[in-house]
Amino acid sequence: MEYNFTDIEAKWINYYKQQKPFQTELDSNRNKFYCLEMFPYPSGKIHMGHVRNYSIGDVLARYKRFQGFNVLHPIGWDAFGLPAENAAIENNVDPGKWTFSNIDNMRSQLTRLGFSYNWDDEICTALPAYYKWGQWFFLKMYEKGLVYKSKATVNWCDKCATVLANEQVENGCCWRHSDTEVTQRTLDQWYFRITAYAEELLQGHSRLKGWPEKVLSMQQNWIGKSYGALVNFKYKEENFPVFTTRPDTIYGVTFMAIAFDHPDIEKYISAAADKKRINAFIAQCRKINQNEDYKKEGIFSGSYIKNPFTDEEVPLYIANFVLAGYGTGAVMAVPAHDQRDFEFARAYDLPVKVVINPPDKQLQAAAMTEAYTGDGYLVNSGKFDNTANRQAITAIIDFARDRGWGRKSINYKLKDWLISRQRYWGNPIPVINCPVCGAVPVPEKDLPVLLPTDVAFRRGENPLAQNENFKKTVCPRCGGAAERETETMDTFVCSSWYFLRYTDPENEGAPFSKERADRFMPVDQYIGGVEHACMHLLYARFFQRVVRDLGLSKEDEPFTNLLTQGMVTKETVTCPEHGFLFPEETKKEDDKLYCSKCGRAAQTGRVVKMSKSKKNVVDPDKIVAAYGADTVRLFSLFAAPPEKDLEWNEKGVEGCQRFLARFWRWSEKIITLLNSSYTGSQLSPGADKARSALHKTIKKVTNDIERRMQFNTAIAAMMELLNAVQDFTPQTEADIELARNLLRSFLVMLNPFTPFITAELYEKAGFPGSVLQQSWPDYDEQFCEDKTVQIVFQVNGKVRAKAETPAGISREEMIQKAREMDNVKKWLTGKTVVREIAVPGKLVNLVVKG
Ligand code: ANZ
Ligand code: ZN
Ligand code: ZN
Repeated sequence: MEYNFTDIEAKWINYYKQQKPFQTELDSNRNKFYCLEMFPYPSGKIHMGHVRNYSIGDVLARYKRFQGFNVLHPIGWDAFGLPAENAAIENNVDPGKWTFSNIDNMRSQLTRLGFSYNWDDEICTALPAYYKWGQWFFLKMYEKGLVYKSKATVNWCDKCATVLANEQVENGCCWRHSDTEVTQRTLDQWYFRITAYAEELLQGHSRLKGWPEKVLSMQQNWIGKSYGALVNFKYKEENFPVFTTRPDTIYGVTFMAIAFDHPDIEKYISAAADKKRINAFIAQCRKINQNEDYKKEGIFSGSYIKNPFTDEEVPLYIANFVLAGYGTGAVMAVPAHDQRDFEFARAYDLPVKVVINPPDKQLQAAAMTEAYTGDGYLVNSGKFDNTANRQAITAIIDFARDRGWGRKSINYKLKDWLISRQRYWGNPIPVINCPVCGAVPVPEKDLPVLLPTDVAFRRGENPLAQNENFKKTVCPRCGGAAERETETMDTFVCSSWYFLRYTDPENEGAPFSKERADRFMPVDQYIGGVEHACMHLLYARFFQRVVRDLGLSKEDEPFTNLLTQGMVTKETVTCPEHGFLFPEETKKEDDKLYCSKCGRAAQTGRVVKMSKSKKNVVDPDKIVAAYGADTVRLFSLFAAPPEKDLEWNEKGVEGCQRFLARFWRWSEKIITLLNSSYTGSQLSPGADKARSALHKTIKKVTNDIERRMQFNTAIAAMMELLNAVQDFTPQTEADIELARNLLRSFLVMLNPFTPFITAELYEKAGFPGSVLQQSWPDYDEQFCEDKTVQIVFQVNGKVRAKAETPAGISREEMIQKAREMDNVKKWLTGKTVVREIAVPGKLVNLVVKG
């Protein structure tokens, strides 16, 4: 029978539906393994990135099941978010309907691929059963002072018509709209106090041995811990505090700088001669975004600030490079030793004063073309002259402390997490605004605050704010008329604790029980894209700690091991006139590609991430229909190690399909033989070789999966195994026993990669139970050792012969063997051997002369 993947796969998908073989036993005594892939946003269709991500996770989950673990391998939907609402505005469809129908479609796509999820425990963040608990967390965090409301200058995207978190601003533009500049607005917003955990989040890194170094360093930079000092300069009689990492440069301050949106800015500009110009400058600052590369500009405020160390008065500038939210929102500027200050000083003709000289020379301020930021010895610094600058840091801090001018201080770049979004399709913030009592949290018994369904969508408006039915309510505290908060939470809140909900997805009385969370947390292996390094992964680590402090879990860290998979890429095809081309827009002649619109030669060769705009996407549905899910899974695991980019190419896919067809034919052959009868209790020599190939492969596949999830090399080993046993013909009773073991082990080993074909062949072979109930095959070390090794014989470094020799052969024996080889002898005649080089188990090189 031919390998008919369409029928086979349909049959086993149905089997999964009926038998539900991937249920997790919740109270098992076996060791647990929590395997988690980042849950998808239900955009409508899965893409190849999903296929890859979920195939990687599925191999591990199935492998761990075979290893006897009690595996939790859940799936769900990160279902709130803007695209649904934009669809509502553009196509007049209800965001809920849009989302849930997308989910239905994507669920059937994932089912078609045979992933070993327990679909009964699927979760969806847009359902009240889930988002109720997100509101509950908001209330608990509010009680603990981890939620607060504050007026602040925030990032605003016009296209999204909402506020963005700092993490959502990329190069000054919206992370969703790379063509839309983010502007600044001052709004009253809700925040999560993630900064309360800044130090703990940073310290936690030392325990995350199973995370990529790159992700940890991105988080470290994001948290941005700096050691320094807080020094009080003076504005008239008042303190004017600044944070500096370089107190050793304090005698070199020649001006001060303050953020345009500093809360006290009015005070400092009160003495200015030309307020109009200053206000114009401030207005201009509001437009730019500090994440971007912009020109450093400023304006004199009209005020002077006194340096307590020198009693000198220096001008205070309003400068666009000073961030209101960092340190104290003001800076002591030292142009001689800070590049930014240097450029500013040159641009505004401000003095440059050298206070640190490098060990080998004396700097002249006038001759400097850039700041000197290295180490050295202090000059022009009063009693600190000649001190090494590193020592001066501590000495100057102590000096300031003793005089009450300042103290040691630590600063973090991490800011509190702004969670308010002026959008409909999200989790409503459970707060009621009462004209008498102010912001009052919704009582727990009234949760969830349901999203209304009678809403109108218009571009640039918050639908909840327009909905009187939703807004109008009574104050839980005084009973008077009040209004609901009309903002919803950032969807990253929903994805910050979903992995905990998975441990107890049906709980109606709590977000999850502590017993269940403690049973399954932490996630043993988390798999997803590196783009989540700073947002999702940091937020989730924060939430896990909040959950711990609420007494709901004993774990500090949510994810023990993290794998960030590479991108799926594909070659692009471009026409000089028509740009990127779909395959359908090309024609092939004599193996060359042409644009079918204009007939010009098309260019290929550039391999980039699959994207609609580059017209190089492959539709999983089509590819699965053409080749079968097993082949698609196999290719996406075989073509590259998981953390590297995967280049999609049809030839490789065809190769994987040929392997499976060959595997099918071979298995059928073995299955037929299993039913014939033989005699003899000894293995025949051919069987001996097959046994050794099997054991070596089991060992390699096991190690490749265990150590670094090197699925590509594991698959390559199984392909070699098929070659090695291709011609194995059992001849004795013992051979047949081996053949049975070989086939069964092969099927189990291959099942995590290609679940359908292996299930079918297992059943055809008449083995007991189902393949899913088997254990991972063992290997016996004694069969893994090579009995023979191949030796290469060289004369003057050129390979002249090869031979199989016993594995333990000595140097002397190797050399003797070399001299006996006909083709070696030929090159030795008439020459003298001047040196004999032998590498045991590998090669002999005879160096000759004459
Ligand atoms: C004087 C100085 C001299 C500084 C020098 C640096 C070099 P990190 O390391 O990133 O924490 N700074 C302080 N608050 C700021 C704000 N709100 N906006 C912009 N810059 C600010 O940076 C700390 C340094 O950044 C501080 O040390 C301060 O400049 C500046 F040779 O003080 B420094
Ligand atoms: Zn946007
Ligand atoms: Zn009230």
